[in-house]
Amino acid sequence: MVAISRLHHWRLLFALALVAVAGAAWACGGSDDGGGSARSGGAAGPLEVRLVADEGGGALTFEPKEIRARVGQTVRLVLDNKGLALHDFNVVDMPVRVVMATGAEHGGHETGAEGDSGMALHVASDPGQRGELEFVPLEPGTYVFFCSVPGHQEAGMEGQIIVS
Ligand SMILES: [Cu+2]
Repeated sequence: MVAISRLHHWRLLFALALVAVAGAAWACGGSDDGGGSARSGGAAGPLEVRLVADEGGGALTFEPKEIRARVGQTVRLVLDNKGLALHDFNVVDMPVRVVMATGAEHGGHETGAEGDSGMALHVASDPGQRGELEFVPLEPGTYVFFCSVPGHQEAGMEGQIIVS
């Protein structure tokens, strides 16, 4: 971590030096993080996760079973339902800021943020559809995600979000 943040510092200093030399060239896109030339690939960009829900061979699965994220990093989760039943993605207890959610509505609880479903995170997806959820983890820890349709978690629809 120390080495990485040092690297960031050097990149920042280098970028500032370039700006100073270039002068007027700064005019466009000054606020958007260098637009690819100095993209650090660290915690700055959103983490895209495609979570596939499936029912292959009678087993109920989420793939991947493990999602790794960092505190403060925006996670964009796409729940891709390849099955024939509705599935959803839930996390009960996780300090999180929900940015946005879209997806299926079902069983009286809305897709979306805390308060609606009693979950910290919740998004549902109809068969063949996708639901999307964007959130920012606020504290490190290991959190269980699962499908709340009765019997599904027990049949294998669960996994972990590991926040560091
Ligand atoms: Cu399910």
